[in-house]
Amino acid sequence: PRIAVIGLGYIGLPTAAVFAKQGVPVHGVDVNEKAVATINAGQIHIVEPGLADVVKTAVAEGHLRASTTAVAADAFIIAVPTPFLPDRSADLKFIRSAAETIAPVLAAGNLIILESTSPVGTTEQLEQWLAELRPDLSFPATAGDAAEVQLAYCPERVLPGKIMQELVDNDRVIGGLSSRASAMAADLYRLFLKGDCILTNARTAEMAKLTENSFRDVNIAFANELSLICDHLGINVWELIRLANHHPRVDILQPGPGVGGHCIAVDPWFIVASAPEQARLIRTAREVNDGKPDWVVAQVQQAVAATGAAQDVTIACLGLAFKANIDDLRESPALAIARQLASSHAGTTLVVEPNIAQDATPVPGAELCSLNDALAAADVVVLLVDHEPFKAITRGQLEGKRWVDTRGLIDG
Ligand code: SAJ
Repeated sequence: PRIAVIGLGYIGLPTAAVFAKQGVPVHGVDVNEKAVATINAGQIHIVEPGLADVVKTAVAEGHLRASTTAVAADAFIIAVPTPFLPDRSADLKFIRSAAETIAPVLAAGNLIILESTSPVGTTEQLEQWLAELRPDLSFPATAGDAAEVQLAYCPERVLPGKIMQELVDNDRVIGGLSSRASAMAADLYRLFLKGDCILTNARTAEMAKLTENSFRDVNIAFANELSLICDHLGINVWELIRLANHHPRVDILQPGPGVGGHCIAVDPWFIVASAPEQARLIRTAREVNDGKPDWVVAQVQQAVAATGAAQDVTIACLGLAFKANIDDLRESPALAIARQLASSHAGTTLVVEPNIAQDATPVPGAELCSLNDALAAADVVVLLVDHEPFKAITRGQLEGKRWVDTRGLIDG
């Protein structure tokens, strides 16, 4: 089959690459002219281990090429962003423009797969847009299995940093708008997939993706709420969780400075927006996790006040990334905390982030420095990310200092 992938970002490009690696002719489409030129030159515009080699080979062998306009294909895979609007419902404008991009080249026999994280009902909405743009073709809503154009929703669930491996190994949930659409999509993914294809309908598949990330968000919120309760009651939360997890049916996650990344902090809102009356726990979990950075800032301000020094207190923030051992600062609670401290603190603020270049600080008003320099200079140490190098910090190195440990590196 000829495959067209619409949207060549963190999901679209790796997906295009794994198909092309199997010798399948893949045409990538993106609005970003620079990205298109980069890919056609056999290079990549995003950071993901293992991706560069596969793209280079696929382009050199002629299996992968890209353009800003769509060409005819047998299957279209849509992997465009779904950001959220100010009211926290999903903004489907990129899916709408993907529909407009492929509509002119659609033909009987085509399969369209939506991979973007989407609220329930989006695949049906996509079908409606396409049916309006191409009234000459039949779609599953009216023609079911006999429709000329079939549609399915197949969420990606890969972990950034392990995308090339998880794309091939993870099981795949496939939700067709007809059973024929599910079968066609499964046949397509089997071209590279080692994991299983699990067939369902589109609405369930849409909800499955949102549910997986909400499950994690709610569980992290439970741990974060425990950390607030334990602080209030004078109990060490890390010891408490360790003890509770000895129970055979208890498995509590770790508290932290809040929840970052561009999935877990976003997807639960799509559920809340579509079922606001029912999604009470999911909404509260989001609020608990989003409230954690402010709580940490208040803890640091208390620690600064407790030093008794009227001025010139030095704060060192350890870690800026949204989780351990990566360089990704997007939606990072650690970064938000460091920025808030740097803008409100009268004394010096130092930041340490071993995974980013040491020449520019992403925190205005703060100085980026090495771990050792920060530890030597600090009066108050704020541990924000459990990066590997921070695990070696000892209580001895913190002697005479105050600290706020959001990850249990010292207190845990
Ligand atoms: N976190 C905690 N405590 C924990 C675990 C995580 O505070 O015990 C925090 C992390 O520090 C981070 C945030 O949660 O700030 C999210 O990190 P993560 O490792 O849980 O997840 P992501 O955002 O890197 O990737 C998730 C994954 N989803 C699930 O594990 C259910 C991944 O499989 C999805 O593909 C990805 O979202 C996505 O794209 O949706």
